[in-house]
Amino acid sequence: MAMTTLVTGATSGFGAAIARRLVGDGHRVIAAGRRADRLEALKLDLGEALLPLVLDVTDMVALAALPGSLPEGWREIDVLVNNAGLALGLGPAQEADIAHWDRMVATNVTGLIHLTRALLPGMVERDRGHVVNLGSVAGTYPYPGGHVYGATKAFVKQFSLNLKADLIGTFVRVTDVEPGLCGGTEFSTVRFEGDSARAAAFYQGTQPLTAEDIAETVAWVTAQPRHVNINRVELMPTCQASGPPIVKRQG
Ligand code: NDP
Ligand code: 8X3
Repeated sequence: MAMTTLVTGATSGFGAAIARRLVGDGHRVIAAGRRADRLEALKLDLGEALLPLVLDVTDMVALAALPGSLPEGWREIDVLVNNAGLALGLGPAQEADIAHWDRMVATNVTGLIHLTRALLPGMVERDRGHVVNLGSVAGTYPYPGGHVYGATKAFVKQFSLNLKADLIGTFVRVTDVEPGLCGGTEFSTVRFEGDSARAAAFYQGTQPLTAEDIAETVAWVTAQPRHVNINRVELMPTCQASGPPIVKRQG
């Protein structure tokens, strides 16, 4: 059955790949992000099945008003993909820019919960819906410099599991998709504030996941029959693993 999906952060990386994949699979997509030109380019490529929506997920007023402000015929959202998010910095916590921490929390946590809260009542009323959140392996395995970014993704994981508990008895599903190292997106360029050489070096000698791998995962979890809820999907490239706890020895 064709679904209407709202994908945040559709101007780049995972979000754009998810929009392309779902439209390719015969669904309709509301593609949201701040960069209008990118959304218009996506619309040119994908046609009438795509509705561009300029949206900043840190704008709480816009999020609360969203369901009623969508054009007629686009208001019944079956799937919300909370993908917009970012990491800023990779230095030690004691040297981090507090403004970076605030922005990660505002985008990855506050924006995500406000948009979810705005769309959930409609899903519950229709007894049909799916919230797919973009978590990260960083929400499970700590790494140096991951501090607030990892903590926001741990929040996303637990929020997803708790939402599922509240939605029991409905056919509204919740999934947390938790990727590891993924290349070919703007994630590291944003993290290193436009330093594309440093961003490229981060992936050197690896074969990371791609945005299409994540789109494939989202397509799979949302295509399950309605009695199947995929709670969490953790995926890493073959070249990545989680390590033992760090021990600093003297001498
Ligand atoms: P990109 O930087 O390529 O894409 C991030 C998207 O988020 C952009 O489309 C950007 O759009 C959007 N965005 C950022 N801030 C806002 C905002 N305030 N309002 C609306 N949209 C916003 O990164 P990825 O595609 O790699 O990452 C997507 C998600 O996946 C993120 O949540 C990230 O944490 C997570 N993730 C990424 C991994 C990776 O290694 N790449 C691994 C695991 C998880 P615009 O600037 O136009 O608003
Ligand atoms: C991003 C994954 O490992 O680059 O969420 O922090 S990692």
